Amino acid sequence: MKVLIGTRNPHKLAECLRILGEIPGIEWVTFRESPFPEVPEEGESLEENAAKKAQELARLTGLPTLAEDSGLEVAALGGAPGVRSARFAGDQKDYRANNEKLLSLLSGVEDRRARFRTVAALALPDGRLWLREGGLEGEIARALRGTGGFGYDPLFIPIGEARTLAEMSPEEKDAISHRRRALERMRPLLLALASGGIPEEGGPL
Ligand code: ITT
Repeated sequence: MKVLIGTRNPHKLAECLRILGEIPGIEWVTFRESPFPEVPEEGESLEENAAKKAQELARLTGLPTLAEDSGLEVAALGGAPGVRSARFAGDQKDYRANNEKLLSLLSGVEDRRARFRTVAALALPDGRLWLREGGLEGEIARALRGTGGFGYDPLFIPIGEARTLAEMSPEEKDAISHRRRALERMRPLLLALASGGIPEEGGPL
């Protein structure tokens, strides 16, 4: 069965493909084989945006679609940038500008606590929907460090770590990431989908 991975972000796509790996009975389709338009992210929550991306792309392509919306929530900023993480410093989705804005807002701020959150959504062309989430707690570094990963990784130090996510290998990031946790919670549903026995929608996030 073909399942579309509904992201146009190449870094996210690479992480999703690495984390999901081979699932018996599923052939992953990406925007490279099946180009699709950007779905506007206008929702007020990661849940809303993930659901909208998955449902619109499933309807458009006729394929079961796995999409996700992720965000960085910083305690001292009341949970910002959150659902606006991609466009924190403007519509051009510029990682460096986003990181610089975050560093300047936190300049002189002692409370550096933050977390990444991913909400994964699986939608069928008939509109049925399943959501699962994963999080990673940590803190915001005082300067950019490392060249791995993407987005806010050079500023995010997971709890219990000295390094930022960008200083870790891809495998080290994958082992603990918010994306990993959300997709692992999605895996049983994907296995069930492939074997024709997916449960009714709903269930815990
Ligand atoms: P799609 O909507 O096509 O999936 P996007 O980049 O717009 O791609 P999001 O709306 O989920 O995806 O944007 C989330 C932003 O949060 C992303 O652009 C990064 O800046 C950041 N982000 C998400 N996951 C991250 C991660 O694992 N590490 C660092 N930053 C991340």
